[in-house]
Amino acid sequence: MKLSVPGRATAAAVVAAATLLTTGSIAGAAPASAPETAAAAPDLPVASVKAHLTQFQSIAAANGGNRAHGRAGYKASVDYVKAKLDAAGFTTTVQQFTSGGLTGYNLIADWPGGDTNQVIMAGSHLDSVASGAGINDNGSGSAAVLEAALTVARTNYQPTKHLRFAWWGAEERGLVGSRYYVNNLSSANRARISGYLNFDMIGSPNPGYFVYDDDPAIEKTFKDYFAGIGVATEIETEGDGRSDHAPFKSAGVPVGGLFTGASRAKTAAQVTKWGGTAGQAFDRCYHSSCDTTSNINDTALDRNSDALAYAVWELSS
Ligand code: DTR
Ligand code: ZN
Ligand code: ZN
Repeated sequence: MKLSVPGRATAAAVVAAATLLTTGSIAGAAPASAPETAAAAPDLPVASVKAHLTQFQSIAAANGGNRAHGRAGYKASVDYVKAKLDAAGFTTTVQQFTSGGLTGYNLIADWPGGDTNQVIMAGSHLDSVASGAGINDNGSGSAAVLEAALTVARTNYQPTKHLRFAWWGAEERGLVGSRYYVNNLSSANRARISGYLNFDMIGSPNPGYFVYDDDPAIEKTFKDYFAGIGVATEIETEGDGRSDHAPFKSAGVPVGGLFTGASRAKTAAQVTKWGGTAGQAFDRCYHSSCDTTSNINDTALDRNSDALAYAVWELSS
């Protein structure tokens, strides 16, 4: 459920113009002359996002209890996501790589249309650790990115910029899949990526609301969304180099993303902003077998899924 964000399209146009004037480095935001009414992102029903989590849980249960790199559960996860995207009209590509002697897979989905010289990407890692199903880490990001992509298709959104979605393999082995993807881009294709948005752990049970402190325009887009629904955010400080935005950042691509916290404990000051439990980890089941569909805070997943959609629509319009 999303509170209204009054005047946000006008605010976004003003923000885009201000950012262009001040930083000159807008990642995919509409040019200053953009129409007043940038396309408004639809709400992503959290039930639809959670339905994908249920599928990921079932996949893990049917494949040795996990969705880890090199295991059957990971490839079954790729097959599930790919089938949904193919049916929705995306152009999908499965990129193979090897890590630890085992075959890994990235899944890339392009939405036909838009300026392919200005590509907005949203991505998440699809693999879990071997100890469990990896529902918050990172079924949450993968399900939200999938539901946003399916909503693009369902609404036949035709953005100015080209949209590309990605699900990475072997993140838990050291950002292997995303690094392989970036390293295998030609310099021309790398330059065409206006921004990469990363979503890794966005439904933590004792959630914080963290925004990556990287590209200013992307950061502001996320902050504007949360301000519009009256939710305080903090800058993500533990994330540098710790998820799939890192290879893009190293290659000079503007990046941003959202995070609800892992094994660090929530402070009393943060509880005053967000509720929850002080002195307890944001996610007590981080990298554990208890990272199941019970390890999700629905409100956090809902808010971050809608923030993801808002940013994709705003930065590609
Ligand atoms: N490396 C991620 C979890 C993680 C830890 N800190 C951050 C900061 C920002 C994004 C993700 C993370 C993993 O275990 O998949
Ligand atoms: Zn992890
Ligand atoms: Zn993760």
